[in-house]
Amino acid sequence: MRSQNRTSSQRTRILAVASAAAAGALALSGCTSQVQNGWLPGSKDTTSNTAMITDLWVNSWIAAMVVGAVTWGLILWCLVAYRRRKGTTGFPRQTSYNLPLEIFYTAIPLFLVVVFFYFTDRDQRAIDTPNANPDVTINVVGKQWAWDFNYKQGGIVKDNVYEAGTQAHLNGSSLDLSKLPTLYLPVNKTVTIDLTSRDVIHSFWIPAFLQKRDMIPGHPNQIYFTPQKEGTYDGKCAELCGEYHSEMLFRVKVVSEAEFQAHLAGLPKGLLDTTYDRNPDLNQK
Ligand SMILES: [Cu+2]
Repeated sequence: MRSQNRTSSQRTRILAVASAAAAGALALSGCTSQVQNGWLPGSKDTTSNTAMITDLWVNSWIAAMVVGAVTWGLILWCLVAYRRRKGTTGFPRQTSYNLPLEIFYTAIPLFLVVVFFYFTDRDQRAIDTPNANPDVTINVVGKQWAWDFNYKQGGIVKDNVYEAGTQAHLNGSSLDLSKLPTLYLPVNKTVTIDLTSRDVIHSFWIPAFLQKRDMIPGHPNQIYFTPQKEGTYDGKCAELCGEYHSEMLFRVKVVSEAEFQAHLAGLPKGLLDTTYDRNPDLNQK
């Protein structure tokens, strides 16, 4: 039964190795801003939601890595402490159950699930709380394979205006970004985006904003945020929506309110209605 008996010096050594590994992982996670951001695009202050989303992401990874380190540590410890030694014969002592251990590995994962659920639910509720009186409401319409933007009168938008976007043409050479449909947003103003579709399911995605939402025919969705950092961002469709899905691109320009108003003043008046919708289900009526 020699294999079952560990000396206390062995135990200390194993504990030291395990804690060094855990400390190393924690130290590594603090080294660059990219790591602190969890390799997410943009920065914490890109919109009013990005800090919350980044924190949820990074803290979930830290929790997962701590669980991983403990699990890997226990596996390594078992491999070393219970290895077969020279001179042992027969089977090691067989254990059929261990109640404290079973309670431990049932309770801890349940606790983890409850904690992850609590923080995810809390943040989702905060992010999806509608703006009471948005400064800007824009109906973004997905269509095979481009985007229309209806800037709706209300808040700081004085008139209904629209932009009808056209599809990008990816031909292997350089893409003229200025020809992409461009969504203008005023910095530090509350924005509500109504998402609709003319045909199939698309998905509105601005990677740097860390939010993505489906555009489902007959089922409007919303996204709420306040852009906080001026700049130009990439947008794309994130739902495979047909042959030219990859050419369904747009740009987002977060600009000062004056620039926003100047852009809107140059757009055609009115809103694009459902004339060009071609939802097969609705067409059958
Ligand atoms: Cu699409």
